[in-house]
Amino acid sequence: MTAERGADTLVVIPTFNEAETVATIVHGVRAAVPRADVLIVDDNSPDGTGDIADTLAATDPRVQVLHRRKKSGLGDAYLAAFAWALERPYGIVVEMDADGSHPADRLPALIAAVRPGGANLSIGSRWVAGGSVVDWPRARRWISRGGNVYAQLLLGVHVRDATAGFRAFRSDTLRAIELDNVASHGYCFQIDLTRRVHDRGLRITEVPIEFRERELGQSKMSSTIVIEAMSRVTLWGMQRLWFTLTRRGRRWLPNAEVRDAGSRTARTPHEKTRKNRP
Ligand SMILES: Nc1nc2c(ncn2[C@@H]2O[C@H](COP(=O)(O)OP(=O)(O)O)[C@@H](O)[C@H]2O)c(=O)[nH]1
Ligand SMILES: [Mg+2]
Repeated sequence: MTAERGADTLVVIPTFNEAETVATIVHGVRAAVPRADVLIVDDNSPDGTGDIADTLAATDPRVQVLHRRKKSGLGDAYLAAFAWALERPYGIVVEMDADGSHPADRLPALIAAVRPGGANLSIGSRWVAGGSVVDWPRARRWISRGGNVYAQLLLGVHVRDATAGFRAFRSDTLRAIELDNVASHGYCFQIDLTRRVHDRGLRITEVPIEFRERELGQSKMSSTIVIEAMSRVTLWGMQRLWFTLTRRGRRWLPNAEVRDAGSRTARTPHEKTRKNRP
């Protein structure tokens, strides 16, 4: 069934070489949220994930596939999926990995959190009370925790798991955050979107999840992805600091005060009266 026949929610699953897991994940999503549509975004995986996705779509009208010509990163895959979703009448768009790390049974809670009256973005969080990580090597834990603390400090975003890839957006939130100029390719894409939602004063909530390390297939995490995230967060942090300092700095400059005072004087009743004289 497509959106035209009533699905309000689209669960997007990006894949690159996930032949061993994609079917299980899609079945898990269909069981957990039977009224949601699923969009698999495959970057021409050499292991045949795209063909498996096509078979799933052929047998289940709620499953659809977006094939892209080559691997160009998680961020680009999601941007293509968001553009696809926003051309259709979905009210909620969910992000979910294809490797079994994100628990499908938390989808109802994640989606409920962005229903009308709720938040604009809900994040399935490992690092809030009730959240946890199972079977993650110590190094990955530190990268995730350290990256999140660094992002919180530099960006002023009070979100414990800003890098998480299990999240639900309201469609109007995706429209509000100007996706056209998102340039992040790897996992800092998630931080970028979190920061954009936060900076527009929109509401973000975190839903605790148990995150499990994948048992099959291979992680696409690389040092390039970590470096991209670190350098972009540093740049955004410096931009933020610059904006804050220049705004405050302008207020402290004596010339600025004179100019401000002058413009205030010009708005006195006397001035108005004078201006209004024939
Ligand atoms: N379409 C697409 N999916 C990707 C790409 N890179 C990663 N993914 C998918 O994004 C999800 C998260 O990637 P994963 O390798 O599990 O990263 P990790 O969980 O950080 O180790 C998985 O479903 C991957 O198949 C990409 O370049 N294109
Ligand atoms: Mg993973």
